[in-house]
Amino acid sequence: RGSINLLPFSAIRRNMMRDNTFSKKVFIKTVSDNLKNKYRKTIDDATQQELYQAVSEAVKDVIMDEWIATQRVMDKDDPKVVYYMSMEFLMGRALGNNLINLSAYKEVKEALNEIGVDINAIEDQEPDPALGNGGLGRLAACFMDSLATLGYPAYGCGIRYRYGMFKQQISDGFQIEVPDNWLKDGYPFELRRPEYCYEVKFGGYVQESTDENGELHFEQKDYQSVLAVPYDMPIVGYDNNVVNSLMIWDAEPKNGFSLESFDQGDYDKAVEQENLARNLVEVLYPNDNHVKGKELRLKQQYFFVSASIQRALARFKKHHSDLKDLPNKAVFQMNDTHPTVAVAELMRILVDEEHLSWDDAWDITTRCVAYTNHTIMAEALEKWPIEIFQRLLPRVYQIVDEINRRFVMQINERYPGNEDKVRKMAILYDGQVKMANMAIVAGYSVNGVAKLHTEILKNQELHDFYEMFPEKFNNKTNGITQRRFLAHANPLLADWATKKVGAGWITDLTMLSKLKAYADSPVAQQEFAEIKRANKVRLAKYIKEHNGIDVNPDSIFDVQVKRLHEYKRQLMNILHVMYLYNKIKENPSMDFYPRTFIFGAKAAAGYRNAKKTIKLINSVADVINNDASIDGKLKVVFIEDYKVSNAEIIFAAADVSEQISTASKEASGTGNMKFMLNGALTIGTMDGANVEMFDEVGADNMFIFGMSSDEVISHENRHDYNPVDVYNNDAELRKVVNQLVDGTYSPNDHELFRELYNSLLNPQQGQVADRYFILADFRSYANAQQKINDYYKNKSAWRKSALLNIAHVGKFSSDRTIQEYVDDIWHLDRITVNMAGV
Ligand code: GPV
Repeated sequence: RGSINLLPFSAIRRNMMRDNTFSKKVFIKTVSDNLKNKYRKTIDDATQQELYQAVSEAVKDVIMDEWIATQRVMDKDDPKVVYYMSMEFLMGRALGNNLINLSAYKEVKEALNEIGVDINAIEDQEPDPALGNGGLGRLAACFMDSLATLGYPAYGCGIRYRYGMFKQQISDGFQIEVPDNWLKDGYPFELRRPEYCYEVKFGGYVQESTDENGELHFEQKDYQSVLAVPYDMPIVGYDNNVVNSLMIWDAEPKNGFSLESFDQGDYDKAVEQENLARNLVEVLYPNDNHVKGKELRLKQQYFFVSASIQRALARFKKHHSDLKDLPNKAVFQMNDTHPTVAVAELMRILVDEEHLSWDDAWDITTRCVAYTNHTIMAEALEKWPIEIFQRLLPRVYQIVDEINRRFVMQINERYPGNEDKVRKMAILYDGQVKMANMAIVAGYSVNGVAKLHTEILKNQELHDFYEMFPEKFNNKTNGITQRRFLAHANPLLADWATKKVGAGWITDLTMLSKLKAYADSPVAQQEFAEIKRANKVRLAKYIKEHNGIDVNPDSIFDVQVKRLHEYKRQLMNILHVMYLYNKIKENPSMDFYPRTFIFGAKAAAGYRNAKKTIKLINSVADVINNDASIDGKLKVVFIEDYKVSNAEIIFAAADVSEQISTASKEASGTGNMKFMLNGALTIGTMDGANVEMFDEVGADNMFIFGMSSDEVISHENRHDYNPVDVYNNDAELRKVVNQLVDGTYSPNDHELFRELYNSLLNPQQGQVADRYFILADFRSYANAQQKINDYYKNKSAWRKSALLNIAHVGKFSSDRTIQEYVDDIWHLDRITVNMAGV
């Protein structure tokens, strides 16, 4: 069984489980066999990359056994499965996480140590599979981890982009996007599954015909097609032998490209098909909370959705002949509107290929699909021009048209003569296909991602739908996996927590509430402080190596890491830094605890204000970090290429977590939870999940400021906010805003930051001045920051608050979130996988 070089590690694993001893010798032998067979090398002459590959192969072998066993159970028991459909899976590195979840990390680390190999250096060889933009993609990855850990049968369905999120370089303070060829050395944790490939068709026209029984048939003709080929990645559950699959689809040309076999017309078509396949999965669109209606993007969506549904139905049919049973065996969770063409594709297959009646197909579909909304930002709502949609997906469009026709009848029945309702709720309107509307009409569940967000959906953005279908709406507050963001990211704190309260927190984060008992203990506070300091030293080293900047680990590490977006208000943060700098310059002896402001953020490639904000942060950093007169009290660092792997280092080292979005705009946020888990104190608005963090941890342990979502929304509705008034009435703030255009931070080009200045005070055509209420919230933000300054000096109080943050983080595990999805939406049963006798 298995190839010879890979066999021993399975033996180690089984051995380890039997008598808890881990044979380092056998492990090293496995790695060196892998090096020999893969590269003709020995441990001594292998490169770090080769070592990474050899170690990963050894780990994969253990995973394979469990993966096979899990799939066997799924085949035998035929449980209901969730298909989590998402354009993005921001997985982060797999090796370390897999070792954590196999509960083999420490043993492997020690074994490698004995041959002089540093496991961190090996882990650093792995590219971050960055098949996602930010929160939405990372949430999908956390969900996969929790599903496997809780033992729920699940497939992630997505796209195997050749190029995921770009690598960010900073040159002269500006962001440069560099393609990230993450597959160039081969990715050890993926498995090509050509036996599960499917055809996906685009374009052409629909031919109608009537058969001998008088039944209408619809056939897509003269189309182009590609072959969707899945790659499966193992998703290892924590210490439970469960390994689920992430299936990400690659596109290949359908016919091998061959010159002879085509006449002229076919030749062109063959070239087109070849190009289609090549372009389709080439790159992830690097936009977060913003869509641009590009045709290729719709192609990507239909491509992976169609392939995933085909594979799901093929799995179903292995056990069942009656499609009416589908809702008992499969649920498709649509991660935002991106995969919502699934509604029409499932209908198409049921009606055209399975020959069900419309009503039966609709009944099945509407019991199989559910929709999660992740934003209220209008620019993130997907609306496809009918022209594009119809040309690309002619048959699917007909189906959308019919869904719409029937739904509009329903609206008219309920609200006779109310054209306004039709205008707002119809799926097809104004020449557009409104994907969210289709998802809500077809989905049996519509959920928001934090309490506040769901309330805003119900009462504002989706109010009309809520009125019509109140039973569909529900909330699922986001969560994060503690396996990656504590066990792996912060081993010192993880071990300490385990010593204090046991290891139960790894699969039940609420166990950390037992830490409350230690919050007042001087010893525990001191231990925590030492761990935090060690993590700050680790981050300082990273910053020195990657940015060349020296930071002081005894300063307050104040961190804002997340995508760069105006609503997230990195601009407010840096304006406040400029404000502090002014104050320190004016009064060098003022009471000020040394602070390091750390930023990390990628801006969408075409997002001008976001990119200028990055330049501003770097320009401010240049001035402040090089001003000897302030005695190193203030430092600003922009960490290049923020991504999951360095995020783990950053969260562990943070003292202050910046969660400062304009209230109502951040649907949930998940970074906020990762900071809390690692004992940072939050400065934040009452937005997204901050609200629930506040409920858990209390006013004494969090710094809340700014307008409420109700205030923001009412200003938006009344159009009565004027930032110029704020500017006129606050001299210190006025000075800071003026510094955007007086050359303080851009001596060679005073106009460099004019756009940012204008975004606050001089709206250009079609814009709203200070759309995100930065000036409105500035003073209360500065006051909250002042409180942080004062509070930090009280070491014991600060540490107590940090410990209480950790102790109250339990709710924010994605294990809790997933259990709620299972209970309220998916209704899955757990599987158990027994490895005894394998
Ligand atoms: I829509 N989100 C994202 O990362 N990208 C998107 O395109 C959209 C939403 C985020 C929200 O902004 C966060 O508030 C939220 O925590 C996250 O999705 C996960 O729900």
